[in-house]
Amino acid sequence: MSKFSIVVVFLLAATLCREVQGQDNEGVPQALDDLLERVALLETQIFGSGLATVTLKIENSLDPDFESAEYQVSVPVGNSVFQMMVAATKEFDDFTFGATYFSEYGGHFINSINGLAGNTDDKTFWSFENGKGVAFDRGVDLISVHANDDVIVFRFASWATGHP
Ligand code: B12
Repeated sequence: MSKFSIVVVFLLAATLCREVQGQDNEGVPQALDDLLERVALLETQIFGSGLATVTLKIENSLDPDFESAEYQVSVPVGNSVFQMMVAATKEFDDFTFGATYFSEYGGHFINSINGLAGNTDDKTFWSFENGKGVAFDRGVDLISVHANDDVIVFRFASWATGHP
């Protein structure tokens, strides 16, 4: 429970004590339930739920037979895309990925998704894009998710025509 909740619980408890004075004790559990409900509602109204439901799309520009996938992943607002992907592996049995950490970029390069890996020989890789098809200029650890309508796309693509 946050500090804010503790203060609100305290204030509402004081109000509650005044309200239940003179009533018999059977009213107290119900009144406490109501109190906790009011605190939860207040917290949500002031801070939001603190969670974002992000759409994670997996697409392939090189194989028309590839079955695209889409996952709705719930993560705390401000988490990195990498943290969101780790959360997705826990929320969905059919989502997996492999990554290599590069200290010079302070983050991970995504090598493979759902068993399909990029390859230097044929110049394939997982491009990391926003929902409008624009490639991010940083890796997955340096991009955060912010809101419910955030869309993150990984597109299997070729870098033969240049870096995204
Ligand atoms: C070549 C290259 C690539 C190639 C790497 C394939 C290969 N086998 O060579 C491809 C096209 C696949 C690529 C992809 C991406 N790249 Co790139 N890439 C480069 C580039 C031009 C040269 C790297 C290199 O060869 N160094 C020389 C070798 C000897 O050193 P190395 O440490 O072994 O190099 C490895 C790493 O650089 C790694 N790598 C490449 N890109 C990235 C990106 C991130 C975030 C990480 C962690 C690692 C990484 O792959 C290289 C080969 O193994 C650099 C810019 C530069 N001039 O350094 C950008 C650069 C590293 N890439 C960048 C970015 C943003 C990306 C992408 C996120 C783009 C995107 N939105 O899709 C993706 C990665 C997505 C993912 N799957 O995680 C940024 C990183 C910025 C940052 N601070 O995070 C850079 C600095 C370019 C830039 N200024 O925008 N990349």
